[in-house]
Amino acid sequence: ESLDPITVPDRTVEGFVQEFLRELHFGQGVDMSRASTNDKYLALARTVRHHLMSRWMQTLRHQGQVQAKSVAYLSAEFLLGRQLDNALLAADIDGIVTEGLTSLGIDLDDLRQAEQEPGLGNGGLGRLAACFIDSLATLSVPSIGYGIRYEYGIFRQTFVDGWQVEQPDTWLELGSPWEFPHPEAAVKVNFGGSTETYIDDDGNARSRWLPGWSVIGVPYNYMVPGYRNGRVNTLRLWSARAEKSFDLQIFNSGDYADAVRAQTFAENISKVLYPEDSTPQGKELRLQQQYFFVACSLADFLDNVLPGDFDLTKLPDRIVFQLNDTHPVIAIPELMRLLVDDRGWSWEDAWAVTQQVFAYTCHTLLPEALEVWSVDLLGRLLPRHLEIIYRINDEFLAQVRKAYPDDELRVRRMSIIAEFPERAVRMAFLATVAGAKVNGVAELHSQLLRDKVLNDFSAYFPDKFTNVTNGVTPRRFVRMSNPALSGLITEAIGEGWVTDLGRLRELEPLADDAEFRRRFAEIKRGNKTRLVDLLAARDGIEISPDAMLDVMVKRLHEYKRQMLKLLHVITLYDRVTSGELPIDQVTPRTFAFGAKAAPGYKMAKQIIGLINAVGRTINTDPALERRLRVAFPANYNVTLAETLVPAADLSEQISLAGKEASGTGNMKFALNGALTIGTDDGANVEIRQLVGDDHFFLFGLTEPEVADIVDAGYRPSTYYAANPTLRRALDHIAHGTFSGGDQRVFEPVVSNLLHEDRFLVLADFQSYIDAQDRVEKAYADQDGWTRSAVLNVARSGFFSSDRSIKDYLDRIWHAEPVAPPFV
Ligand code: 26Q
Repeated sequence: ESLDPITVPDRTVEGFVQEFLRELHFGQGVDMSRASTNDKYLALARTVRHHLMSRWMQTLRHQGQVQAKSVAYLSAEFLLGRQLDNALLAADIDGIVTEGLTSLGIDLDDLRQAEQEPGLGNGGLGRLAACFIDSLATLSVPSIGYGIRYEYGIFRQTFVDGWQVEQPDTWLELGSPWEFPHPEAAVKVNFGGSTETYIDDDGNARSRWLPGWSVIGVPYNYMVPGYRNGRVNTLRLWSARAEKSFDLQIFNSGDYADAVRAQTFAENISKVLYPEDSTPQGKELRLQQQYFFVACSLADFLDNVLPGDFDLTKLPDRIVFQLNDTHPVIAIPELMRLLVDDRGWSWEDAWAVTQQVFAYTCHTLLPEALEVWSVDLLGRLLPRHLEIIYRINDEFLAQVRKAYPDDELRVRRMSIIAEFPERAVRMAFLATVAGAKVNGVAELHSQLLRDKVLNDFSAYFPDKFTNVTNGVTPRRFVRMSNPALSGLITEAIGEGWVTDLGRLRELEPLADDAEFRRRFAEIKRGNKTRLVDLLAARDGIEISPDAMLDVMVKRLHEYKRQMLKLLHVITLYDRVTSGELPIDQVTPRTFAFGAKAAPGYKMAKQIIGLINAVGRTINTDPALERRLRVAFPANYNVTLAETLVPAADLSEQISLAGKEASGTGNMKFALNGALTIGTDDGANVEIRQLVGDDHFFLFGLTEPEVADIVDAGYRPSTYYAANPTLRRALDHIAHGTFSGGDQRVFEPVVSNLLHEDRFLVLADFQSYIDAQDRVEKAYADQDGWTRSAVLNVARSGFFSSDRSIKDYLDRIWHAEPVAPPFV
C-alpha cells in the first residue's frame, strides 16, 4: 500500500524550511522576527509530527484490516522522556532539520532544550513501559499503551541548603505539541454507590451496581514511532473531566460554586502522579486513578478498538492485557463486571475468558511494596468489584482446599483477602490467580518470586510462572544519547545493531585493536566534556573531564544503598585528611549522585541532606586539591540520564542482594561502556555472566547469605566495633564533620545504621571498599580499562528491550509481529 502524496511532507531541506515557517505562521501565529524559542520549538515539533502522521493513520487502518492478536500494555506510568529527538530519529529527518534550521539561523540544540520532558513515572517501572512501547513499535507488533495523562508528573527536585524541596512539574504549561486529545471519544467511569440483587429474565439471581458518582475520561493519543519501519503505534493516556450532565444539574439548581467544586473534584483524579515508588500508602485518590484508567482502557478496547460485531468469546485470540505491576489489577474484576453484569454472561464463561487475557508482571520483592487495598475502602469506592473479588476468592480457595485437604493454614496464606492487620485485598494474589502468566523481571527475581514471595502459588500453578529479563531501548539510550559511540559502532559493524543489538558481539575482536580503543576512549572523554559543560550550565557544578566518573543514579531508597557509596567517599576523605594516604596517590574521581526521595520518606531525605553535606565539605577542602569531588545535580530525570550515562566510567549497582528486582540503569551504563561495581542482585547477575568476571567488580553478600544473616539476627553494631575503617567513617558523620560540628542533624542516619540497618550496609562495607580498591587499580591501567569497557558494550546486546519484547511474545503473549504497514 502506498501513502497519499498529499499527506507526505517533502523530505528536503527546502521542503522542511517551508513547512516549519508555515507552522510558525499558521500554528503559532508569529513570524521569525518575533518568535520565542518556545514558539520555534512548538513549530518544529508540529513539523516533525507531519513526517510521522501518515504512517500513524496507515497503521491504524491496517490494524483494523489485519485483526491480528494485539498487546495492550496497561501501566499507571510511562516515563517517556523528551519526544523531539526520538521523533527526529524515527522519521530519519535529523539531517534535513539541522540543515534547514541552520539556514534560518536557529540552533536545533536550543529548541531541544525547550522541551519539558513528560515525567509521567517514578523510575524503573515507568521507564520500562516507555522502552517496551518503543520496542513493540520497532518490532511491528500490533499494540497499544494505556495509562494516565497526569497534569503534574514526577515532582521537580530542588535543594535548599542541601535538603530536598519538591516543586510541581508543570510539563504542560508551555504547550504540548505531541498529544492529540479526543474529547469526542470520552468514556464514562462510575464510582461509589451500592449493589443490589435482582432476578433476571431467565429467573437467575444477579447482582448489579448502582453507582454513586461518575467522571469522564478523555483520551489523549501520542505517536509511538517504530525505528524507521513505517509503523507508528499509539499510546493512549486518559485525562479526567467532570461529567457535563452531572454538573449541569447542579448549575441549574443554582449552586454555581458547588458545580465548580464538582468539576475540580473530578479533575483531581488525573491531576498528579503519586511520587512513592516503594511504600505505597492506601490513598483513596490513588485507587481512583487506578480504576479510572483501567475502566477507560477496557471500555475503549472493547467498544472502539474491536470491530462492532466482535464475538467476545474470541477475545483471547485478539488481545492480551499486560498488567505492569499490580497498579492496573482492578482490570480483572472490571472485565468480569463488563461481561457478567453488562453483557449478561454466565460467571463461568466470563471467568474462562478473563483468565486467558491478563498477564501480570511483578517488579518488587519488598513486602512493604506489595499493594493491598482495604476492603473498607474498596467496598466504598467499587462495591461491585469487591463482590466480584470475593467470589473469585471463594472459588479459588475451594479449589485450594480440594488440592490440599486439611491445610487451612495454607488456605489462609493464599487467600486474596488478608485478615490482618485489617481486612484487605492483596492485589498481587488477585493478579496471580486470574493471570494466565506471572513474570519477574530478571532471572534471580523470578526465582525468588517462585521460591519466596509467591511460593504457595508457584506450587499450585507451576506453569504460570516465568521470567522475562528487562531491557532498555537502544534507540534512546545508545543511538540518540551517545551519537559519537553510535557512529564508531556503525563504522565498525554497520547500522543493523540499532534494531538487532545482539550484533554488538561483532565488536568483541575490536577490544584488542589499539586504534579502536584509542577512538573509544576519545569518545568517552568527549562525552564527559559534554557532561562537564551541562553541569556547569545547568547547576553551576564544576567537575573535571579528566577525573574518573563514578555514577549512582536511581531513586533514593535504603535498599539501593546510596549510603554505602557515601561511606566509601567518606573513607577516602578520611584516609587523605588523616595523612594515611597522600593526595597525589588518589585517582582523581567525581562521585556523581542523582536521586529523588519520595516526599514522605524521612530517612531518604536525610540521606540526600547528608550526601550534599559531605559534598560541600569535600568539594571545598583544599587538602583534597579537587581530586575528589561530589556532584549531586538536582532533579535527576530521563533528560539528564541521556548526558550522564554516556559519560560514566563506573556504574554503581550496589543494592542488597535479593532486593532490586532487576534494575535497568545497570543495563544503560554497560551498553555505554561503563564498568559495573555491583552486588549479585537483579539483572547484575546476568550482566556479570555476559560481560565476564574480569570486566565487572563484584562484591557483597549473596541472597542466601543475606537470608542466613537475617535469620540468625543481624547486629550491625558488631561490624562497627570490629572494623576501624568503618568506625572512622561513621564517627565523622556522628561527630559533625559534615554539619559544622552539629551532632544532631544526621543522628537519625547514624543510629539507624548502627541499630537497624535493614539493608546490611555495614555487613557489606568492607567487601565494597575492597572492590573499590580493585577499581582504583584497574583504572590506573587506562588501556586495560578501555578494553573492558569495549567488552561491556560488545557483550550487553542481550539487554535490548527488543529482546525482552520477543521473550514476552514467545513466553506470555503468544502473539507475533505483523508485516509493517508501510516502509
Ligand atoms: C503503588 C501504589 C500507590 C502508590 C505508588 C505505587 C507505586 C508506584 C511506582 C509502586 C511502585 C512503583 C515503581 C516501582 C519500580 O519502579 N520498580 C522497579 O521496576 C524496574 C522495572 O522492572 C526494576 O528494574 C526495578 O528493580 C524495580 O525496583
